[in-house]
Amino acid sequence: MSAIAVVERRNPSDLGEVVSLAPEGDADVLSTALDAAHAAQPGWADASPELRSDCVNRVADLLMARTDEIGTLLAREEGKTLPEAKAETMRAARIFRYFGGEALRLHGRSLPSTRPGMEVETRPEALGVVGLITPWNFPIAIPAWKVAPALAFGNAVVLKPAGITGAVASAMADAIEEAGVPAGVFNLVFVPGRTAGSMARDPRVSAISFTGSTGVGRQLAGEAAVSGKRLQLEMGGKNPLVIMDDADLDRAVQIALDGCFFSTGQRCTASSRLIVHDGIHDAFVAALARRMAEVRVGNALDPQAQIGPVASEEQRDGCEHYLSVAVREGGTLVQGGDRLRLATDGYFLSPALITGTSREMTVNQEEIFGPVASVIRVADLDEAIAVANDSTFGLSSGIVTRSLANAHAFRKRVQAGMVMVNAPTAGVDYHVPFGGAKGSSYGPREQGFAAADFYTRTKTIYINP
Ligand code: UN1
Repeated sequence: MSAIAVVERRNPSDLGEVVSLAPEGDADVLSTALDAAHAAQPGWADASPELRSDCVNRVADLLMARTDEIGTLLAREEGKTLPEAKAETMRAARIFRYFGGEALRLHGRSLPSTRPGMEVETRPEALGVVGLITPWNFPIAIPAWKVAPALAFGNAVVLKPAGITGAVASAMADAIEEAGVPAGVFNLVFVPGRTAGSMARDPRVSAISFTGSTGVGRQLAGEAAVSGKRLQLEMGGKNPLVIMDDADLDRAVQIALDGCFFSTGQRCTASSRLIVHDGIHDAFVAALARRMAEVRVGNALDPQAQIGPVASEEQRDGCEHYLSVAVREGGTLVQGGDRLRLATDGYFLSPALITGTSREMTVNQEEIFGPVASVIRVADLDEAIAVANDSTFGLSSGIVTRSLANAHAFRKRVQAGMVMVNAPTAGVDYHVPFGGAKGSSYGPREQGFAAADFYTRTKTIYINP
């Protein structure tokens, strides 16, 4: 047996506390999981949809009953505030519940053939073994929205979660096991990213779904294409929020505050480019900076905290790097960006706002993934949309306006997979498709009724009675 390394995870709100020790396995560990999945999958696909539905629903019930416990673990391990962490756990439970229903609703079509007397039908079938690779920022919701449809539709799963949020992934795996999902159908593996990446060329795997960085996504894409696997990638965002001069100021500020900084800005859907009409620019910046200064950054378990720490030293260093680059390129840091010394030692950063930026600046082109937002001043809606579209990303987008005409024009012309009108760019429903345009996504949409497009394959059957 090969030696297993261990990844130690410290609480990002309190570095003195070790939250979890995740094992780090090797290629043998992954291979054992793939064998188990491969062996168990046909039986799972042949089981009745009701049996799969019951199992997936039981996962939902168990997660719902454990919202406090898992939410607290999530807050300690990832660093989002306790209410955010509990809400994420609840969201994961509801996702399982939704797909418990979807297991029963999967259906094909029956059509007359173009040839007289013949009939044609289509049937969705399970793919086989799916390899899932998930990030740390939503350590239970993202695994849930990949695992739940995969299981509901008869696939077996090998899930490789982010190592730094391994305890939360294990809590979800416990619920899946306790729910009665047969051995081998769901497998949780702790292996390095490059080892997990080998699933993209492994003949036992039919499909890969990945959420994470653009660089890793591109690498997986190359390998999966060569080996002919179905692929779904959710990568970065550089999401624009347009504030028009007709917007209600308080509402615009609240939407920006939420979209840019809640969950510490560590959401691929976070607003990071505030594109502000000249007519409201100065009032908006002043009001937002004032609200940001009042926001309470704190220990994720502190009931007073509105924003937790960033997740790691690497994230903090990344934010600070982008702040200095922004200033070097001509931006002005008008609020935040400071390391905060609190009662516990953690990666606390005050939310940062940079003004006077232009669309081509690094801070407006690269994903930062932290509590940092920049402001670009524009003269009108046409310029706002042109700036919004000046990005290699296209995940989410938003506009704050009281004009239906502005909202319609933006909805039509913005290059993004998701458009929010008078709502934060982040924070999505689980029963509708999720995904982006351009470099943000690749492959079929995730979540809701779209999930079946990825997790099933259509068979067309011709019948000559
Ligand atoms: C949300 O905005 O509710 O990694 C979810 C992310 C996204 C999920 C965002 N895949 O941030």
